[in-house]
Amino acid sequence: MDVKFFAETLGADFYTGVPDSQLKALCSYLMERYGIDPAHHLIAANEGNCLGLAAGYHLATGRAAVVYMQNSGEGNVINPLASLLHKKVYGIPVIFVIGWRGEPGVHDEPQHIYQGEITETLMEVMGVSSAVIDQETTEEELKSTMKGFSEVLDGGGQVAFIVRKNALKYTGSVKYSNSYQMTREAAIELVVSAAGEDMVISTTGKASRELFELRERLGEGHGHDFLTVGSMGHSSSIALGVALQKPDRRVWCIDGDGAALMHLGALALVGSQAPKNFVHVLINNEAHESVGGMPTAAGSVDFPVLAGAVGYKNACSVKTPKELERVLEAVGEKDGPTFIEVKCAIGAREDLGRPTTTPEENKRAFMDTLGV
Ligand SMILES: Cc1ncc(C[n+]2csc(CCOP(=O)(O)OP(=O)(O)O)c2C)c(N)n1
Repeated sequence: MDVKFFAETLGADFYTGVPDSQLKALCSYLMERYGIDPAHHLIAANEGNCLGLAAGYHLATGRAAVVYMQNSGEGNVINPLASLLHKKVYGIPVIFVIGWRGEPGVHDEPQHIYQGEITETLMEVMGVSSAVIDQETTEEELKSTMKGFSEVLDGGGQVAFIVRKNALKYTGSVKYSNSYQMTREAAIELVVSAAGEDMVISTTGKASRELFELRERLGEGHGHDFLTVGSMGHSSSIALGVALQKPDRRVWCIDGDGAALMHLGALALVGSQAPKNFVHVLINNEAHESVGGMPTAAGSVDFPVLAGAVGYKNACSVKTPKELERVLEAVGEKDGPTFIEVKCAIGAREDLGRPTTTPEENKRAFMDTLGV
């Protein structure tokens, strides 16, 4: 179905979401139509924030916003759904558009399997009326579903379109870029070389895929790496958990700007605990590159100042491989926590693969390295 028809049938004029590759057609349509525009379209730090924005929008206009997200964001919306929007609380209408990763019967990565299985059930449990959209859904069917949904929305309820792979089409294409040159992959390679025998926790998306392939290429095995394949925004907390228990081992977190912003409070706990053995490398391409390249709010964030303000002992920003190498050489000379922002270009290798070992195997190898 043409995404323009889909959007017109929803009839909303405010969208907020966290991008998803499976919703690329909708994301591209919104970026081309509105860009980032406080009146019509905002990309939020996490899906829970989207519901806050949608609630504020409703309070100010009486209308229902559209919240778009990958189904992995369902976890982030449970609390505001149950304790803010639900009819037993304020009864605030919202139209969800949810990309269905890990749909049963469709091959997908391990982190999507269980979430895919419970996607519809979760909506049902949360009292959200839902309908599945796929390649066969006709315009008439969509209109009729929306008619039924309108009654739910008028009564202060929430509705969801659960979108199967390739269900929405958009002929335009949006190219995302920034002014930086270094690739994320080149930055990760330098970090891994500096990390040596240290432990590395990498963030959700292509950063972990690049780290995995780099280790394969170097023939180093994967026992020093923990790949945060799902659970976006939590890699720094995982790294903190390891660093606090193993004070004699240096622990590196390779984070993304979208992920760091998703749970920014995690940085404050790192700062307050101030583990000397903690190095936080933020790959900042100011974008959700792994799911298409839509912008994050990172372009307006001064990360070194932020990190210093919450208690990191050292914080800097680099944008060339030379600068990064220099900073990495000095890591061992100072006590952490250290924060290194690396400004990177938006993009990745076309032929980037996916981990060929299972999460369970990776966990085991990581724990074996720690002697656990
Ligand atoms: C809670 C949640 N929402 C959305 C996603 C989908 N997702 C996977 S990677 C990614 C983008 C990550 O962006 P960033 O941390 O900036 O890293 P980059 O891809 O730019 O390297 C998104 C939105 C997810 N995995 N989990």
